Amino acid sequence: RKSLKIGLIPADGIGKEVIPAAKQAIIALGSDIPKPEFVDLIAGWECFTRTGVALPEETVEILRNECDCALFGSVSSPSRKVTGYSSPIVALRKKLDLYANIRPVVSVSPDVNQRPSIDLIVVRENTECLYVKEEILTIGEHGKEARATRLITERASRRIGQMAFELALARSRKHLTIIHKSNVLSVTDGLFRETVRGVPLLAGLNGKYDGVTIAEQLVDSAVYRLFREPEIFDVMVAPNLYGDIISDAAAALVGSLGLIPSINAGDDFVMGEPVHGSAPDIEGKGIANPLASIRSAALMLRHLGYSKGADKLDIAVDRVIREGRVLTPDLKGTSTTNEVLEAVLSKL
Ligand code: NAD
Ligand code: K
Ligand code: MN
Repeated sequence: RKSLKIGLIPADGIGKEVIPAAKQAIIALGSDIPKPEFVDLIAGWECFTRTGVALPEETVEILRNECDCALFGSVSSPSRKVTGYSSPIVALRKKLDLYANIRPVVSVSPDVNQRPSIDLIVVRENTECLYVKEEILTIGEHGKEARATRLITERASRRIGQMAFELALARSRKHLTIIHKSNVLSVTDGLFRETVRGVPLLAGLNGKYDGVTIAEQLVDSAVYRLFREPEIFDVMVAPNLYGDIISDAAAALVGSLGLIPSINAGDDFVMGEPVHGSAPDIEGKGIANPLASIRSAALMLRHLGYSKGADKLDIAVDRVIREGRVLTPDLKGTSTTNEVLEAVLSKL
């Protein structure tokens, strides 16, 4: 590749503050990566209120046909039902078949909150579970009744399972924990658990994952153990909703959601995205932590094979956190988004 075409979708709230910071960090990599070209794209709640659509077809088409990868910020989805609105990030993951949400949670030592050392990856299924969003409201004998469909397929469970085994195999501990609740949901979570467990037995793998140890943990006790002994986890694979919740919980243990990156990965496309949302409580104040987005850019670059550029970003971010002088208020600092970005750039 001579150039790298990156779609930028800051969307709403602090997404508009942290994605520009990630862009500057990518530009600062210079010749460590192919020359980046950025395409500004729109989506989100504000886009919906302005244009009537939350995810314009043009945004999807440009990502599909012109971009090598993308960075997404955050959307402000209302908690109430709004006719015609549907979360664009959930839709994008499905439309681009970005079936794996990979979320590394690592504590940088000395940890800002003096917590135990954490080095894990949450591998979240990204296309189904309750996020198929088939909800219906009916009136029953005793009032309103709401129902939702929770879809778990063998295909999606197998491919997320295989992704998780691959990630586990590449790590030093090679330990995979399957998260489920099949003691209660024996059909849906039962299928997820059985299918992931069956991945090493798939035809053609020839013992490829023999070195990976497999454990499983019910989702509630997984959260309990995560808070008590986070060091037992290496790679955690989970259906969509559990993966969402567990990664926010793990974020708290390393200090802030503003540190946790992710990629939405499919077989043909990758989109970096900070795990956090649009943070309306701090929006517009210029104090959002940009590190999750810069790390998301690093993850995206690494996924594309540009590990030199990715390493540089990660090392710069780690140094800024470790030094502890220039941090945003979520990490008990007093610096702004721009000051933290400048600190990262000065280390590159
Ligand atoms: P949130 O992640 O936006 O915020 C949770 C808390 O973490 C807030 O106190 C916020 O200030 C803090 N925080 C998050 N990111 C931060 C950062 N980079 N720097 C400093 N502090 C940070 O979650 P929420 O408040 O539950 O949701 C707000 C909105 O975001 C909702 O509309 C929700 O639908 C949306 N959301 C979007 C995504 C997404 O875009 N994928 C994910 C989660 C939530
Ligand atoms: K986000
Ligand atoms: Mn979430």
